Formats: sequence, structure tokens, C-alpha cells
Amino acid sequence: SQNFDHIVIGAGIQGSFTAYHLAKNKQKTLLLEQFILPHSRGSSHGQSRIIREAYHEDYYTCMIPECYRLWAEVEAEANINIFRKTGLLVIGAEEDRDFQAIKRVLQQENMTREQFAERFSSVQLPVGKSVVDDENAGVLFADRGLKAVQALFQRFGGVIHDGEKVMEIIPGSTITLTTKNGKYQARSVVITAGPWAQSLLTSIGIELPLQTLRINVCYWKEKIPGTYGIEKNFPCFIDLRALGNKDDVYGLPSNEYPGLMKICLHSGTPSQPDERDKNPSDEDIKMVSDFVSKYFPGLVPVPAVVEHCMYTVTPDKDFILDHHSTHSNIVIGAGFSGHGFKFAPVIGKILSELSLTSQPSYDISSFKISRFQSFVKSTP
Ligand code: PYC
Repeated sequence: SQNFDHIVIGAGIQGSFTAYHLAKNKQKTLLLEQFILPHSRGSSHGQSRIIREAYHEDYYTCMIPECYRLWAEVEAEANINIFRKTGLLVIGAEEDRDFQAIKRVLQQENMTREQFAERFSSVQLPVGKSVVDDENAGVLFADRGLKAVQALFQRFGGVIHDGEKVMEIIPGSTITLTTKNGKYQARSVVITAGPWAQSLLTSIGIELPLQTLRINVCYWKEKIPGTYGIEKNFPCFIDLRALGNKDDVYGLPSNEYPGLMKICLHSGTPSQPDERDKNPSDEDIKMVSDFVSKYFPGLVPVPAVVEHCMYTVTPDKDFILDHHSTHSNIVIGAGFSGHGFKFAPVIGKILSELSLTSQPSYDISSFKISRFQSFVKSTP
């Protein structure tokens, strides 16, 4: 068998950043990925994601400044551009507690309806909703960022084995992993397997309340190209509980596909990760189409491109960052619930700290497995 200090299972953005931090800390690290890289089966592919300060929970807002700093560090180390500041409109009902909390975090007053109409004449503001501006928010170029983090990991001496699915994890003070290609041993293992986390965790005695969802990622054609374009400084947006639904609708300016704006529901349909494209549902597309025709009159309300990705969602939509309850050298990063990408530099840092048994840089009590105690069936 081959020996490493640490093995990270799953080379999505969370696993790749964990491996990056470990290798940067001079740890001999293997990053294992079941599919040939790059791939579009999990949750880290696609061209763009939002980064924003607009959160209402302090355990997320406290991480955001370091996220911006570490993304910039990767840009400098890899000599590429990953972030583009666009701003983000947060649209919410005045009585919505999350909207009020976000306003306090951003320390912003509402834009008046007149100011909004003047700045965004191509958008109808939903009736009964207010808007605040998250001026520092923007777009992360996701595929490019993921590739850069993996390349830096290798530059720091890390090893990536893709196309190698983990078949067995044998816990112990030294952990043994079996893949279809061989055996590996390490002092610690980090599981960041996205929608595949549960099947690995079951094999080591943990059941988490994770729901895997298939997400339709829709792009809508501009009637006049560039109307909602990044070049015209059109911002990202999030409409909290859009159309009276429990879920948010978010959008990014047209950029990666010229003439197409990305607008999606922040939810999807339950689906197994290996059967993502079986029995697809387009209920959510109908809802977003309704949203587009009401509020974005400059878009054709039929999606021009629909891509797919997976969310792995916890009941409270908060992440899981913890040790295995009985095998503390197995570290778990899971349940990123469709909002983890922006946090990956800091999540990776925290997971690397947990693997090194050092004190995590952040209070991670909100991310512990014990909050789901009734669901956890850990073997002794
Ligand atoms: O967290 O900003 C976000 C987000 C937007 C779309 C999916 N997640």
C-alpha cells in the first residue's frame, strides 16, 4: 500500500481546497476522485457562482472576509482571474426576518422604488418587496477556480488520483482505503464526497439526514443581447422566498454564455447522485419561467440552456464540518446545501485543521453532527 499523511476523498471544491491547505502545510496528501476530472456529475462544475456578504447568520458572515482574501490569494498564486465584483441585489419582504438581518449585516438602507426603477429599468421589482445592495458581492468563475486550486495543490506536492472510486474504508489509528486500483494508508481521511458522502458514511457507521437534489440550472436569452450583461454592470440578485414560494430565486448577469442570463430556483427534485438524469422534473423551470416573465421582461421566458447539478441538503441548510464521533481521525465535510462554493477556501482550511487536530480557526459549533443526534447511528 502507499502511505500518505492525509487522504481527501472527493475532489470537488471543498475537497480540493482541503487538500490545497494540507499540501501547503507540507503534509503528504492524496486527493482521490471517483470520476475522471474534470466532470459535471457533482456540485462543483459550471462556470459561475455567487460570492456575497449578504448572510443572516453570524457563523457565516464571520467567514466571508477570509473567503474573499483566500480567493484572491489563489488568483495571485495561479495568476488567473476568478472573482469579478458585480454587486448583488437582495430582494425581500420587509417583514421577512432574514431580510431584516441581512440589512443589518450590510448596514444598508432600502433602495427606493424610484431609485430601483432608474437604475434597473429592465427589471420589475416584485410588489411588496424591498431591495438592498450588497456592493462587494460578485461572481466566482467556478470551473476555472476549481482547476486552479487542484493545480496549486499539485504544485505544493499533492497527488491527485482521479477515476478511482473508494470501495472500502477501514478505520484505525492508521486508516486503510481500498480503491479499484489498490490500497492506501493515512493518518487521517477527510470525506468531502458531496452527494456521494452518505454511501461512504454508511459504511463507517454514520447516517446523516442528507437529501440529494437535482438542480436545473437555467439560462434565459436576452431579447436585446447585453441588457442584463456583466459588461453593463448588471448585478447578481437573490429574491428571498420568490413568488411566495419557500425557496429563493437567484440570478447572475449574462457573461459566460453571451446573451444568456442565469436565473434559477435555489432548490430541485430529490434524486440519487448516480441516477441524476432519471425521471427529470421541470416543475421548478415552470416556476422560474413565471418569475422571468413577470420580473425580467427583457428575457425570453423559455430557458435556452438547462444544465444540471446536485445539492446535498441538510434539514437546517447548515453545513456539516466535524470529526467522526468514534474515529476522530476521519473528518467529514458535507451538506453544503447549495451555498458552499464561496466558502470553500475557509471550509478547506477548517477541514485541514480538523485533520491536523489543531484548533479550528472558527467556532464550528453550528456545523456539528450532534445537532442531528436522533439521526446518527454511529457504530462503537
Ligand atoms: O449561495 O449565493 C449563493 C447561491 C446562489 C446560487 C446558489 N447558491
